[in-house]
Amino acid sequence: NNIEKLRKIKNELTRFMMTYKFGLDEMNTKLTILKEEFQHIHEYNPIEHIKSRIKSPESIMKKMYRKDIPITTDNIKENIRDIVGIRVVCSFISDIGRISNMIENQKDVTLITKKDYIQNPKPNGYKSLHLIVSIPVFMSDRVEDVFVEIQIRTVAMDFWASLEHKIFYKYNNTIPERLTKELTDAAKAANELDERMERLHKEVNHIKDRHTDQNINYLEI
Ligand code: 0O2
Repeated sequence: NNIEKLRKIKNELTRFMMTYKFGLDEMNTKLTILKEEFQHIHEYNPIEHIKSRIKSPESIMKKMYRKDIPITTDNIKENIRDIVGIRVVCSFISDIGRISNMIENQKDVTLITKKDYIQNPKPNGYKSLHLIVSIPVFMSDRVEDVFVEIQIRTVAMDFWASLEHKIFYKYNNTIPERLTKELTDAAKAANELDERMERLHKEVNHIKDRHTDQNINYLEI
C-alpha cells in the first residue's frame, strides 16, 4: 500500500503548490489593476515591470534542511514565506512607498512583515523594500491564506541586485575582496543615479503642473 500512500502525498503536495500559484495569480492581477488604473488617472506609470516566480520544490526542501525543520506541509507553510515571490520594478524611489501603500491598503491583504532595505541598506549596498503579505485564496471547499513575498525596487537597484546575485552564486557565497569593493561602489553609483533621476522627475512634474495651471487660467479667461 506504499503506492497508495505515495499517491496521496503527491496529490496533497500538488494541491498545496496549486494554492500558492493561485495566490500568485491573485497578487499579479491586483498589481496589474493598480498599474493600469494609476496610468489612467495620473497619465503616469509607477510600475516599470513585474516579475514573479514560484520556488522550486528542491529550493523549498533545501531551505527546510538549512533551517533544520522537519518537512511537513504545515511546517513548510509556516516557515517558508517566499514560496511565491513578486518583484515590482519601478522608475523612481518615491514610487516604492506609493506602490507599497497601495498594496497594504487593500482590504483582503494582510501585511505580515516589512523589511526596509532602502532606509537601512545591507552592508553590501543592497536596497529594496520587502513585504510578506498574506492573501486568501478561495478554493472549492475551503479558504486558504497564503504568504506572498513582494520585493519593490527601482530599475537601478534591480540592475545592481541581479548582477550581485549572479556573482554571489558564481563564487559560491565567497566573493573576492576586490569584487566586493567594486560591488559596493557600484551600489553607491546606482543610488546616486536614483537620487538624480528623482530630482529630475520632480522638476519635470513641477513644470507639468505649472503648464496645467496656466492652461486652466487660460480656459477661465
Ligand atoms: P532567491 O533566489 O532570490 O529567492 P529568508 O531566508 O527569506 O527566510 P531573509 O534572508 O532574512 O529570510 O529574507 P530577506 O532579507 O527578505 O531576503 C530575501 C530575498 O531578498 C532573497 O531571496 C533575495 O532575492 C533578496 N536579497 C536579500 N539580500 C540580498 C542581497 O544582498 N543581494 C541580492 N542580490 N538579493 C538579496 P533568496 O531566497 O536569498 O534568493
